[in-house]
This record gives sequence, C-alpha cells and structure tokens, in this order.
Amino acid sequence: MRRCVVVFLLVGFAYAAPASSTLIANVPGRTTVNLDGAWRAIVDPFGVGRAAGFFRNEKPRSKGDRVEYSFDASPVLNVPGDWNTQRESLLFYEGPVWYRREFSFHKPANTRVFVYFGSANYRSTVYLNGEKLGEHEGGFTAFNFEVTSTLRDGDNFLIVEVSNVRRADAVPALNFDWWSYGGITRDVMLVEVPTVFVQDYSVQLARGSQSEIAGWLQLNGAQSPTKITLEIPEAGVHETITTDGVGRASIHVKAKLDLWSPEHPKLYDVVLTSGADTIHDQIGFRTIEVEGNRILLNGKEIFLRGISMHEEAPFREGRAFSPEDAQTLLGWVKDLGCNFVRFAHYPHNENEIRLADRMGLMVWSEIPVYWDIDWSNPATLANAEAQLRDEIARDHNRAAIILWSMSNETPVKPERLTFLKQLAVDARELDSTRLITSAMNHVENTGPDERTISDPLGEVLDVLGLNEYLGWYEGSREDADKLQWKSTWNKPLIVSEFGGGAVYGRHGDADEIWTEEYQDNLYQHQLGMIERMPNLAGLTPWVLMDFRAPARMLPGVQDYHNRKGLISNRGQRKLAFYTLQKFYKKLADAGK
Ligand code: GCB
Repeated sequence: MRRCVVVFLLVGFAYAAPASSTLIANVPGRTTVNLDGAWRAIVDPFGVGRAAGFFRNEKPRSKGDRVEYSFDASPVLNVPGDWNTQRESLLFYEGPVWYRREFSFHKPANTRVFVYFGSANYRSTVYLNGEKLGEHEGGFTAFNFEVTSTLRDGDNFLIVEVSNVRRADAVPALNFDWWSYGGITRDVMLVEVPTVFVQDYSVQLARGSQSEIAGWLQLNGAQSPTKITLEIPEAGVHETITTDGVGRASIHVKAKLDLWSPEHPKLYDVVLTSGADTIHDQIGFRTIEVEGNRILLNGKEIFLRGISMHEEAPFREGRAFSPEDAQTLLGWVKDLGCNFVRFAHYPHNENEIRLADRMGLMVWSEIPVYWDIDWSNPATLANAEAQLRDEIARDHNRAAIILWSMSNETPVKPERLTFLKQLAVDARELDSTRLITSAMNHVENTGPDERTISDPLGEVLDVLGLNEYLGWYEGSREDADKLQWKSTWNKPLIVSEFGGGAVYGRHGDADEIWTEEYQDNLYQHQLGMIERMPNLAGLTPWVLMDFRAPARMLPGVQDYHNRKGLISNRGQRKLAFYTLQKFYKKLADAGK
C-alpha cells in the first residue's frame, strides 16, 4: 500500500511522497484502439508552440486569417518511433516536437476510455480536442489519462508536445552514455474499460512461500464493497473476495503450482472478474530470495549468467519498440547461453519483458538514476520515485523480473545515499517479493593487489552490483590476473558491467585497441578474475550490442557509437561473443 498524504522530513527538506500510480495494469489484456501510425509533427526548436496555441489545431477560417502553423501541411513522424532516426535533420535534435493524430471514435455505452502511452521521451504534455489532459515526465515509463468526458462522438484530435531537452534536475540529468532519442517511442492506444474496472492487482507467491499466493487488487470506480473472483483454472484456483469501501482487497490463496524457472517458464492463465469487467493475464509463479551470499530461485541456489543490453534496435538504428526487435535481441541473449539479462538503464518495453517471461530469462530492471543527478532537489527525488513507482506498477506481475535496480554508478556522497535509501524504501513497500540492487563503481584499494567493495549503499541493498573496467578505463588487462576482491558485506554480488570496445571486422594482435582480438583478450582476463570473486552470484558484461552514444565521437571507430557490444549494430558477432558463450556453456555444464 502507498502512503498518499504522509509528509515527513528527510535530511534538509520537507518531502511529500508521490501519489500512487494511476496506471492501468495489463493494457495488452484490455480492449484497445491502436493510435500508432503516421502522426503529423511540427518541430519547434524555439518552443513557441505553447504560446501560439498549437494544441488548438487551428486552421485559417478565411483567406486573410493568419495562423502561423499547420499540422495538415507538416510532414509525418511514425509512432512508435524516435524522431532522431526518422529524419536526418533530427539526428542531433534536442527540443520540443508537437505531434497530432486525428481519429474518429464512437464510445460504446457504459464504457470509460483512457488514452495510454507506452512511453514518450522525455517530457510530454497531452491535449485532446484542445483540452489539456496532463503532463508526464520520464522517458521510459507508461502513463495514461482518462478521456471519457473529453472525447467527442466522431472526429477527435490528440496533440502531444514531446521534448527531449536534458535538464540538470531531471532523471537522468545532463550527462548519460546513450542517445537521447526523442519522440513517442512506444505504442499509443485508447483503452476501453467498464465503469468499474480492475485497475491493478498483484498476484504473486507470498515472499518465501511456494504454495501461497498473496497479493491485492484495486478497483477503479467502485462506490461500495464489490465481489471479485480470482481464477487460475489450470491450478484449480477459484476464489471469491470482497473489496473494501475504496475498492481494495487483499488476496491469500493456497495453491499447488508448477513453478516458473528459466528451464521451465510456466505461465498460468489468471482471470480476475468484477461485475462487467474480466481481465486475463499470463502469470508465472516463483520465489526469489537471498540467503547469505547466495541468490535462491524457488529455494535453490542460482547463478545468473547474464548480459547487459540497451533497448536499441537491431539492424536499423534507433530505439527498439517492436515485438520483432525484442525477439531478435532476446534471441541473441539466449544464444549466448544466458539465463539472465540486465535491461539497462531504464524500464524497457512491456513486450520485451513479457517475452522474457515466456522465454525463461530472469531480468534486472532499472530506473535511469544514472551518474550524477540533483540529489538534494526534492523535485528530482519525486521524479525518480514516480518513475520507480510506474515501472513497478506496470511490471510487478512478471515472473521474469527478479531485481529492481535503483541506480547506476552514482557518486558516493551523503545526499545521494539519502536519496537512494528512500528509493529502496519505496521499492520494498511497493513490491516486497523482489530483490533490490544498484550498480556501484566505488571500490577501495585495500592492499597491493586487493580491492574492496565498500560503497555505503551496499548496506541498503539485497544484492550488490559492481561495474568495473579494468583493462579499459584503468589499469591493464593483466592486472585482473592477480587482483583479489573483497566485499564489506556478505551479500550476493553481480558483476553488472565490464568490457571494452571493438569494431566488428577489425582484426590485429591482442594489443591493438579497437580490434576484436583486444576485446576478446580483455574478456579472457576478466572472466578468469571474476570466477575468483567472493560472493559471486552472476554477471552481466557490458554490452550485448553496439549502441548510439553522443559522447563517443572517434571517427572511423565509434562514429557516435559505443562499441563495447559483443554484437555490432548490424548483428555481426565479435570474437568475445564466442568467448563468453563458451564460458557460460562451461558454467551451465557444471550445473550453474
Ligand atoms: C558504464 C556505464 C554505461 C556505459 C559504460 C561505458 O559504466 O554504466 O552506461 O555505457 O560504462 O561504455 O563506458
């Protein structure tokens, strides 16, 4: 349950927790009208659109009428899709773009309608028929607005101002190592629901139990206690529960379940019915726990053979969005021999996470609290909390997700610790069934060839994530051969990043930087070291595929790409891919 109005003091400033998520869960399971396709778009580099009233979608009414913009005469951009890779002139564009979609709609009786955006990067202001519906900040979380009373019978127009301008107080802030792809990057749809409907639910195994489903359900629109049925036909579950006066009910059901695992990604059809509303979901059941320095899946120790990946489109450039993109990327992850994948550095598309559920890939999901951000700013904290809340609201029934990550490589200082501790409190309150982690990079030299993981954030986490770039950003590859690692905490450790850059097809000797041989050699030294690390529970090297990055400029080598991929952005496998594949096969053969 979320606090709504509780106000308390955090070191130095008054802090109000953000409201609970208004997101409709399981939109793929709902009746929807898809609004994807070609939207008219006005590129507005000086940000004049608001004052000029672009949201009114005016058209000249007479020969002499002066209207200095026109959606009708503006070219189109495809939705979903980033604008940077759709038009050459927008590759480096940072600013607002105004999108318009006209559609005809006749609302069925006794139906409420919401407009739903899978994501838009970074800040969106949404208008329907000239009326402002609301704003949303955060480039990778879904959002919706109710439009039941704003819709007209017949012709409607939806206008969205999307801006990808970076800001020092935003999440992420000004500096990050990926392309700030702007635009409406995931599906847009109208979601039709009955007057009273199931807004969200958590149907998961109780923490630590393999036979009790514990969770909750939240109705939207209920005025009085309402009966709900929860059915899992294949498991013989048929349970009737009654909500309280605010539409909430808790769920406790005993069940004999076939548990979800990478080898056996069993999903059950789960059916929730409340009056006129019936919703189906495909849910897997598994437990995930920590015992000392080990991670247990369904009560058994598991080693996470993983890889990090961006949501970058394979073969073409740009933000990935389609089920086919997800199939290709996760297909490669499987080919590597992984049972685990780190979705860096922000929540990925729902279709990708649902595919991971079906493929049996465990997932680390993360919010873009990345490098340095404005730690002392209450608005920045509220923003990060809202992104975390909406990430969890969308995905908390996915068996694949075992870890919520709070942050990546954030600098050690007190205000950052206060900030991240709050996120961990939120995450545990929103979802007590998963583990909390962060990718850290603060270590201490505690002896001639000894390093200790000592970031005070470690205290807060269930699982420690460590990014280290020995042989690339510091030291030599050979240093890895003699280095010993220590950890301040007896907690499971995931080496969440290591790696080096290589241009696919560039060959030379192992000492020639940017060659496949150099990268491959780095992997060999690293894997030898990682195997000796204490508390090691898994690894997610950096990174599955080359990706666009604005600070990677070296001509002929990077050309605005981070080249640490094991696979090029054209889908070609580099030598290190096979080295990691071999390593994972060895682990899998040894039962890890
Ligand atoms: C890191 C970051 C990642 C970068 C990577 C690199 O530590 O977490 O986002 O892309 O290093 O290639 O430098």
